[in-house]
Amino acid sequence: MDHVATKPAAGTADAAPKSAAGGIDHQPQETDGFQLVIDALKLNGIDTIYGLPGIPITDLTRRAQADGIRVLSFRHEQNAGYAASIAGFLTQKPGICLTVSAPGFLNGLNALAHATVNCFPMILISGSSEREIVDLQQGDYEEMDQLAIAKPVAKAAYRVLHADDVGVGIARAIRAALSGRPGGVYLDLPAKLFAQSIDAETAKKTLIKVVDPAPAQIPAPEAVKRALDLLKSAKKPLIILGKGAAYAQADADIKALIEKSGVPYLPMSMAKGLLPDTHEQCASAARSFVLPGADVVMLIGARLNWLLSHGKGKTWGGKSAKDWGGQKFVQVDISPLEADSNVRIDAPVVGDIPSCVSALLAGMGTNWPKPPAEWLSAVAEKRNANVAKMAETLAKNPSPMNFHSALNVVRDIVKANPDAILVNEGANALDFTRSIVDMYKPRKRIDVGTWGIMGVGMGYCAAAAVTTGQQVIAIEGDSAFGFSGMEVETICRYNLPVCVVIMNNNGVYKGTDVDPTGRDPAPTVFVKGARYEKLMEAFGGVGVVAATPSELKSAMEEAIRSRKPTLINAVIDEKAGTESGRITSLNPAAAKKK
Ligand SMILES: Cc1ncc(C[n+]2csc(CCOP(=O)(O)OP(=O)(O)O)c2C)c(N)n1
Ligand SMILES: [Mg+2]
Repeated sequence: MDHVATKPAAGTADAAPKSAAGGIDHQPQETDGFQLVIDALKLNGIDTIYGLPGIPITDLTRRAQADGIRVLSFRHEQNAGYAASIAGFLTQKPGICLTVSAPGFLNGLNALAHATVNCFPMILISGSSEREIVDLQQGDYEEMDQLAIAKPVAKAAYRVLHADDVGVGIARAIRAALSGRPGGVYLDLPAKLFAQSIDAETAKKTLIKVVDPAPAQIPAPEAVKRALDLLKSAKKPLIILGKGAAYAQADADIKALIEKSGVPYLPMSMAKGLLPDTHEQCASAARSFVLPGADVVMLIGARLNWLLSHGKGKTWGGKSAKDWGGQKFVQVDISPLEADSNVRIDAPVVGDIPSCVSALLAGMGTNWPKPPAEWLSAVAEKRNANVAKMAETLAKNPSPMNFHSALNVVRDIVKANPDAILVNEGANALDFTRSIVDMYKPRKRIDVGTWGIMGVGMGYCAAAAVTTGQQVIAIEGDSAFGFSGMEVETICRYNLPVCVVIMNNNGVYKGTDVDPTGRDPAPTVFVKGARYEKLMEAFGGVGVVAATPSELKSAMEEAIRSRKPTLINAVIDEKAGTESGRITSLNPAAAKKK
């Protein structure tokens, strides 16, 4: 059988000894923990590992590569972890991050938490030190009880002590990562496991090819009917698509549902492009009109967390921060625990999104009534007015360049290259990109996610390029870029088609703050006029400074044409940003301004 590679039993030479008769002796073949981990991953279709070598997993990376798994080696585990997490989102296969014990493990932990919070399937596999010594706290090399530390931030966490349990350990990790609401899983592999020798035939029988790792969860017909009755009764309906809807890969049915319903929809950030942002039902440009205005809202794979102001308060037309705006909600979600987390859900539809959307579509029949014309025309009017206002702003060409004039270029480039994947992080660099740059296809926009986390940039770029083969464009705040900047070496090393554009405004939010005492730079500012493009040049990529929209345009076009790793230092007016971008309201301001 091909899945379990074997090696000669200990003490035998590589070439099997010939018997006197000239035939091959049938000696028992041995395998080991290293090989079983690789075999179990391969058996389950895992073809890529994102990691960083060292004790005790160095040979695991080498042997995985030799066995045909693609091993992407990073400069910091956090970036390998973010890469694995987004690979999970893009492919519906668990992204694997491989780290060394204690410090490497801790570096990967942020990404594990990120995967869990964002519902991305990921497995953090970490080597760990000797159990007997760790548990007696005798001071082992990199001693740490990693399993206990991973548990609170993981959807599930397992440890494998014996080679004949590797198959079960990997199978459980895959099921936990993928089934139901996906998430981050921790798999602890102590050093001793890797070298354990075991009879290959026996070992082969312990491996498990996981059958149906993300089983369909069919919604109850009554729940579907309740939801459709509520939607039909609405005078001002709205649909909100979340990144769960993007993850689901039910693109054709989601589009059909939106179009058959005739209901205006809002895509959350990573759901942009499920339908083109230029779609006539897209209400993104009228967000602050449709949220308070809607009477029935159908959420598809979107949670009523802070990103949707918890479904209440002023954003939703409530009188004050905690007041209900009067909306009734339909919530389509795979987790039965999601409903009522923030406000009452009148019609929960629990199931996997493809099954729910197809059941909703079937239930709508052939003559589903369109929403009242007054609502549709009011939304259209608001949207068109805001789009026209934005077009005016984008057409300006101020000097120095600002976010709008730079992103006007990016907007055209993405329109001309709709298959490119857009990675985005920062504050202003994030918020302006999200609202200005239209997306045209599903899962083309990947960003800071639920936590608004900085540092996903270069890891996301690498994984997006590797898993899709498409051009990647990263729009990065200069602060955001700094969290993963060293990975431009990784991008150059693997020669990935990544074009990084740094919106360089000399700081966090903007570059104008000063230390009132005059001693140090202010906490929010960086070296002025920093030459980030030289970082890319240092590793053989292309570096460009772009101080005008036309320079930015030609540099991006050339990067896409050549598919060479490119870093464009887009010089932005340092006064251009606002504190915290669009979420200034969450920023507790000091009572007394200094
Ligand atoms: C891991 C992490 N650390 C810190 C923050 C706080 N934070 C939010 S945005 C941001 C950087 C904003 O600056 P930049 O990326 O340059 O974007 P700009 O607004 O200047 O365009 C920081 C540090 C965070 N979100 N995540
Ligand atoms: Mg900045």
